[in-house]
Amino acid sequence: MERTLVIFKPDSLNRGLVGEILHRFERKGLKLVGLKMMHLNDDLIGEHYFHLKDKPFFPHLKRFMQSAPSVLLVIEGVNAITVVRNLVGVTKGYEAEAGTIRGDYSLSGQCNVVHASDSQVSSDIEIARFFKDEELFSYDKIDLDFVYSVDEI
Ligand code: IDP
Ligand code: MG
Repeated sequence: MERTLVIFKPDSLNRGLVGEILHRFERKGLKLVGLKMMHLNDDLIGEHYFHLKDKPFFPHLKRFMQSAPSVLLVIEGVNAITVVRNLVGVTKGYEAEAGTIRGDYSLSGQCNVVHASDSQVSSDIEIARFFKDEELFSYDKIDLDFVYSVDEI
């Protein structure tokens, strides 16, 4: 099983999309193992978007990400990192395929509703960045035998 970090960005909260998007992850069969609300501070934004710090749009991105709280989730499943990235769609909402979260709910290259970890290395770092061990939950989800075949888990 893999774990991946998802952030519902401030546009999700302002547009009242949190429940609807969370529903998509749940309906897929993915397991929720962490969930909380946070206002991201300068340090967290600086770390999380370090790869973009020299981009001209970085100040706008930072202002956007601090314009309201975010909702943070850790989601678990077989191949969860790839599965969640595929559900989310490509970065820019105006390019994302219909049927993906960004394709269905975003028109923007910046306000693109959700973040999802892009690899095993980044999911490990990102989960540790935002969640303490005691904020993550291990439990038996009762639909497991119907979400996966026996040889998949
Ligand atoms: P990702 O979120 O699909 O992994 P990244 O390239 O890691 O894409 O960029 C992180 C976030 O930075 C994007 O989700 C988006 O909010 C913002 N961003 C990326 N490229 C642009 C841009 O060209 N203009 C404005 N914001 C951008
Ligand atoms: Mg990224």
